Amino acid sequence: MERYRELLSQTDAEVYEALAGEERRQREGVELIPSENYTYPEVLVALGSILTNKYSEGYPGRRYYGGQEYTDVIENLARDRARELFRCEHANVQPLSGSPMNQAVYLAFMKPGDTILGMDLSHGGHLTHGAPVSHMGKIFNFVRYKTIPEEAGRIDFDDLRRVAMETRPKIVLCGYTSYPRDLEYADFKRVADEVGAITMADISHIGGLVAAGVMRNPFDFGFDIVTTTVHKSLRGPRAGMVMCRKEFKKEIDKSVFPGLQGGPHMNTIAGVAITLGKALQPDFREYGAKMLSNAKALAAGLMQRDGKLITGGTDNHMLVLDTVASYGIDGRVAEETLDRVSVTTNKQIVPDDPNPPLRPSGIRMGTPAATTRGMDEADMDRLAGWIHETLTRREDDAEVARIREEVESFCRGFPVPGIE
Ligand code: DSN
Repeated sequence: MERYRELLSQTDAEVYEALAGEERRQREGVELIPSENYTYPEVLVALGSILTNKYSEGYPGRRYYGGQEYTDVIENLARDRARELFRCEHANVQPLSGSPMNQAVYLAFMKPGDTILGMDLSHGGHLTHGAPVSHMGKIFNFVRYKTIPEEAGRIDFDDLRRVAMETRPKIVLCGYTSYPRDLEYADFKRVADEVGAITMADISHIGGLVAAGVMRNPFDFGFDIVTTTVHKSLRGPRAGMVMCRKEFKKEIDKSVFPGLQGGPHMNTIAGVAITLGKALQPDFREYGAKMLSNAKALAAGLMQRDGKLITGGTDNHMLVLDTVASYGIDGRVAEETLDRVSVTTNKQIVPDDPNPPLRPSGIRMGTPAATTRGMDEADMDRLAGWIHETLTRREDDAEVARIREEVESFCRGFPVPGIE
């Protein structure tokens, strides 16, 4: 690989310089965006491999092109490992990422105008859960349930049931992109059964935590369909998977290919197989448990220093800091200020946010990447201290420069997998 890096530096210095800069950024800063991680070096090898040369439309044993003896092995490994890890009857590992993965499910079971019940976007639901600006939001009728932030983010199941009875959704969808709690899958299932809806859980954020056995698995509560991305807490390549009970297999497979996509990215699917193989090892459970205890430590460190967290804490790998309530600044200012000390977060809307998405009231943070680097609870407390100091003393350039130096020197103690 090193030889090819040198080749790139000679043949395309512009791309090479940007790549080298990004490596520096990933090494010298603390990555707290909860949907990001550092993948395994073995996955980087698969992603950069000659598997990218191959077209493999179809599924193992039923392809539209020849030369599939090795790609079939790889895709079967990924599917088998997904089934074992998540205790499901079928897995489709071809979705290119999270959005097509969810779209494939909607398009498999619904017609334009049909109704889906999902989490309100400002309470933590994802863009693909029916944001009005998304194509899915225009094609289907998304109706909403909300959380009760003052009651530790509990979902209001009375209201959820009322909306379900009134609107008779075809799919009851749970899952989130910004919600620091676990879900009561049995309650979703009860309501879905009452209205005859399919149950779907999008566990993209917590896929690694479910795989590690430290958060609940929706299949244990009789869910029909579970989707997850592979690149977040699972630590894999950028990809999505749809897992389901066997009676949904045919519709799901047809919907992914040929319904929505053409040739699967076999280099990525090899990376998915490697990732799932790693997640089946006993030490992955420790990694999952550490993501959780690190998130609790970061949350406690921020709250001890007057940080106000949405829902008052966390039960998963992420937390949402209300920067308006805590520091009198919006999430964009907070994100940009923390960028100045090499701590990467993302601005985030909070429940029923009065502010617009590009200047929302909070920031979102999480622990998958920091945990991969080997940081622990004491490190999380130090980070909470730096975050608090930076946001409090943001006008003082000398202080900001000092904190940046401290953060970068701290980071040098934690190598990044895959970066020499
Ligand atoms: N962008 C991802 C996240 O940050 O949660 C979801 O698509």
